[in-house]
Amino acid sequence: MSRERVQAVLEALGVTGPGDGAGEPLQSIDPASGEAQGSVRALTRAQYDARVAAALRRFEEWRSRPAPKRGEVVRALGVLLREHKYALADLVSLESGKIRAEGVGEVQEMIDICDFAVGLSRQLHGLTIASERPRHRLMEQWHPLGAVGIVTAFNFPVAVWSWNASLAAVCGDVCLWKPSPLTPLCGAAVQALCDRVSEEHGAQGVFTLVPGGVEAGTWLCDDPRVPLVSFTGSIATGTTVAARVAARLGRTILELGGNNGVIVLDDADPDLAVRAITFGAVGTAGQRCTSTRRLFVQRGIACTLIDRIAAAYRSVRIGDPLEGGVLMGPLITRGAVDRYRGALAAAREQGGKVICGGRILERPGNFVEPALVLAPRHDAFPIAWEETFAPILYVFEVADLDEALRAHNAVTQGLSSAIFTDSMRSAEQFLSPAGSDCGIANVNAGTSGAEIGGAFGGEKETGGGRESGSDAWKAYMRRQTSTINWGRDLPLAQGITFGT
Ligand code: UN1
Repeated sequence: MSRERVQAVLEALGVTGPGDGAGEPLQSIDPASGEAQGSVRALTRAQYDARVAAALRRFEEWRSRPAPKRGEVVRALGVLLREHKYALADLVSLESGKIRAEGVGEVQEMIDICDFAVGLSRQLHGLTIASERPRHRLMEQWHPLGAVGIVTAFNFPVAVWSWNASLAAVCGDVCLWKPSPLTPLCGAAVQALCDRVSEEHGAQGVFTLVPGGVEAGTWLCDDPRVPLVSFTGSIATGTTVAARVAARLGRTILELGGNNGVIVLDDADPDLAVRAITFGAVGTAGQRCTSTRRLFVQRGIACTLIDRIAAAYRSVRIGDPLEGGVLMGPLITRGAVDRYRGALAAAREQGGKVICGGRILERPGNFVEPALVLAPRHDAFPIAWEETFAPILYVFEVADLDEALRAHNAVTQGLSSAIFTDSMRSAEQFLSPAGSDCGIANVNAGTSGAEIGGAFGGEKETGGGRESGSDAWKAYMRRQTSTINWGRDLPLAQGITFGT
């Protein structure tokens, strides 16, 4: 069943067969049934080398193609994504297990970032700076870097690639993409669309797929031909990536784990808070890096809010991600189910009380219930300091905003955060330098579901990288500072006189 559904979608997307890799097959397993639904062959080292060489040959030309012309290629990709939006979204659901609305949202995110990158292709700009010397111009310009390695995770199997690749492409770079081995078909499908666009625009080699497992990731990390590696995934793997790339003084963009908290104060609008928290904690079955994992609720509103969240949790339909009305699909693997079970066991042992959900469903596939856990004091509850990629929400009662902020900022991760309050003072305190320490801080909006227009990323062990909007494009370029002397003298900076 899984195989037929996937085949039909792959055909619509123009993917024929498992690709021309000569390495091990990367199996795609339907998380909703446990059945194999297709595969993509990994590359051998020799094939990898040949693809990097071909990409670098394209770079020789691509870096000098005017950026707005490069933007045209990304625009064409955006058009093709619009045409294939629903087929690609279905594939995302079938492979990652996220529900249809979220699969469609993910492809929409790709379309949006393509639009953004097309505009950016006419806005890559440097500064002109006042020079201290007469008849001198001091300026900076931004040049393409070269080949960018993009390593992505299963939970956003296509959008995170597009944040990186669409920007890198207009910046004049070429992209080497290693998708998660858990979602190899999504990688193949997007590559098929890229190949069509590249063919039409003489841009073959700008977008290159590197299907493979850990080994292929290591090749990218260690490859001096790849000046930048953008990695999205766990803190543990990200630490290895950072060290390997740094060992050759390469650059990284790291989007690692989050442990995102929501603070709800007594004066909050409970309707907004309940909806945002439920979407944040249950959406994508708790498998977003921005998923809400910790809730700090002020005493006066705690009972009402917790009751209402529990009621919302009970109404969540769990099932086949493509079935209408379903709000939560499966976890990605059996391993993820084991980690869910383990975290809940640890939570109980540490004094937590599971007040809603917490069961593993007895049916094929990796289905679990979203769990709501009443926790004791934050510093006495170490399980909440870890990111478990599953729909578990730990709830802490707090006396006031100061207590909430202390606990909120105590963890090692720093991606996304939110406060629900109608108090201007509390909201501003949350956004102040003494407030949330995360890369994303929202007021009366949840932790997940960021727009592409802002820079996306986080602090501390989240890795410090920024992708997507704002000026994140600068990470994909090299800055060059230039001084131009248009006079007939040679004045030295700092007023130095040298010799005669
Ligand atoms: C991720 O989970 O890796 O903000 C990315 C969000 C999405 C992206 C999440 N736009 O939730």
